[in-house]
Amino acid sequence: MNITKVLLLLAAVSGGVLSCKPKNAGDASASGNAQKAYVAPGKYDEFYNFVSGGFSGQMSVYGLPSGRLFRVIPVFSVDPEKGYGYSEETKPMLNTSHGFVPWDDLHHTELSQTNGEVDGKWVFGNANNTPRVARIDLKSFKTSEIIELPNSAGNHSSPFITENTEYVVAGTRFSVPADDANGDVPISTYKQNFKGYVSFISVKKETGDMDLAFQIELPGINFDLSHAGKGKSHGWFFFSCYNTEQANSLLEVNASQKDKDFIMAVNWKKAEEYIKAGKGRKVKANYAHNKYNEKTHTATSEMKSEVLVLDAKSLKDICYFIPCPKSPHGCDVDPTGEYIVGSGKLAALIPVFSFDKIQSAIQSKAFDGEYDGIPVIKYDAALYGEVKKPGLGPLHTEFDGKGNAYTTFFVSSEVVKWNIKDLKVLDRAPTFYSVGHLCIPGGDSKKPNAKYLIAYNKITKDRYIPTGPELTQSAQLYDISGDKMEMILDFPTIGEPHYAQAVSADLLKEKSLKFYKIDENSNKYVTKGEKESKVVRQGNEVHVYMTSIRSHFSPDNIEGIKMGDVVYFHVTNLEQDWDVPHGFAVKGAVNAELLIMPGETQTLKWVPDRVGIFPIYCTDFCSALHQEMQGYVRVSPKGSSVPISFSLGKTNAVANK
Ligand code: K7E
Ligand code: CUA
Repeated sequence: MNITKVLLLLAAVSGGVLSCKPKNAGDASASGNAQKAYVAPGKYDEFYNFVSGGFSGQMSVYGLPSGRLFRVIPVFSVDPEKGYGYSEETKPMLNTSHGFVPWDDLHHTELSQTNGEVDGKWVFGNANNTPRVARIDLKSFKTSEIIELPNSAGNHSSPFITENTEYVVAGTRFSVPADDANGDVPISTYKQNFKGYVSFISVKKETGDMDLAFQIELPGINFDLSHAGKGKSHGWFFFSCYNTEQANSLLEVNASQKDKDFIMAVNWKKAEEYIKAGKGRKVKANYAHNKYNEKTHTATSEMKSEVLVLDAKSLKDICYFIPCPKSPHGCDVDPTGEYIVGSGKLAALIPVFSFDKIQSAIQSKAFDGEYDGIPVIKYDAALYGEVKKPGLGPLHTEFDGKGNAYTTFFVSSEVVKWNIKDLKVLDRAPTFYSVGHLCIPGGDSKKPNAKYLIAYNKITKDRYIPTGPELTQSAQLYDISGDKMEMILDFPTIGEPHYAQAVSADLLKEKSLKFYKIDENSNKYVTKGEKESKVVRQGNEVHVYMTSIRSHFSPDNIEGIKMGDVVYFHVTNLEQDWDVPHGFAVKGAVNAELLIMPGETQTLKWVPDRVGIFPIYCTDFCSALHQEMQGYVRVSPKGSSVPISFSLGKTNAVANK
């Protein structure tokens, strides 16, 4: 061994000891890479990450790169922690044509955009089970609006938006008979009676108010995912479709018969023209439209009864099918708007379609006939090219804005980076395990901010300490600033993380609301000062106009409530300072707590079930004397003569002096 070799060997050994460089990706996060995800105490994260909560029905907010969980925003499921869906003010948010629905399954999050860039105003989420779309305000981080979708079931290809948030688009995953048709038909008549609908929800520029602008009626197949065109393809929307076999049973076999299903291209500008020209058919349909008012701190639910429907079969130039291999799932459009990526769940290649070629194919009628009245563009006429042997089971693709695409592979558990122009694979990184969606901040917009990539995994197996039969779902963070992806962090998520989006913290953090102005509080039951607090009997209803401020409720002693009464505690938090919520709970209430933000009024309904004394208390640690923030309510028998009385500060000890 010559001296050079010895020196090299020594260098390698000592280098190994000193830097503890890992040999494989599995150990990567234990190395110096962890430093990249480390956000020191007191320091802020660079990005907000809005992650779908899957079957929890909620949306969670994480910081990146730390992976710290900041907040779970209740959207489609009740949340006892925040009183969402339990307070009288928030119950209408969960109203539907089926009545109050306490749960849903939220799959996709989509941030609003202006000119194809994330603008930080709102984030949308979809309810998959009882079809709805929600809009969350990014000042208050509260759900502001929920609109139900008629003629739909399994609202999965949703809520994807156009580049100026003109529309939020939602396609039905399960085709069903139309709401105004007789639905009492044999399931075996799927082909005749079941229809697919895609919905276009308009969004008002300033307020964000949503409205169901129109729906397009389509053949009864499954619409899985979608993305809007952008730039040159602005005005178009793309949906992946499966079950073009129109099977109604054992879909795992029967909907995998055909070699190719479709990507559907929708010319929504054309559809708008038809709507303006009065080509829409008014169809009877019941659906709820719920809004939360920030001044009254109260949600209202309105039932709508009609929707405008365009028929894609008779209006030949709004929808086109493009063959796409093997039951496509993800349908993603690159930042230029030219390339549309279809990901066949069972495919071993990724087809990339060209918007220009699709346009020429439509011009020259390069069709392969029709599918149920919709023109089918020839595969080769729309295809830009195929990524060969990228991995197994491609699902979703995001972009870095530098000409690269990143696709997740469920079966082969990896993220694969490839070049959009030459379709060559550039890098691959393992995920642990079975990755579904992925997210690059701005990764579906015109301007990705490609520093990080987050993979959202379905299964974690051996990544975390065990927690009984179910293990946490998880996310994995990769640094993608270099040529090679480097995994730098694992972090657990709530529910099943499907899609997620991220936005630069700078865009949101200064706008974040600190408290509600008490002067602007126009809740019907607001109490603007302690002096106005009172208890009012109206028949068997008792309304308690209560205030909370550090560290007492007013009133805190209430008597004269009787069995058979229905009690409403309208609690106004008088604080005018950041981060001073008060909680409110009463023993035995078959309800949750209230968590009342500064300046807000929230109402808890309570029907006493027995005679006695019932403590009330503040549930959120608010001051050194938080533990003293308590009181009593006396419940007397029905027919008792105890009059309504209430007080604050009249204690036994004081009275005895
Ligand atoms: Cu999880 Cu978007 Cu519902 Cu794919 S979907 S993984
Ligand atoms: Cu108020 Cu604790």
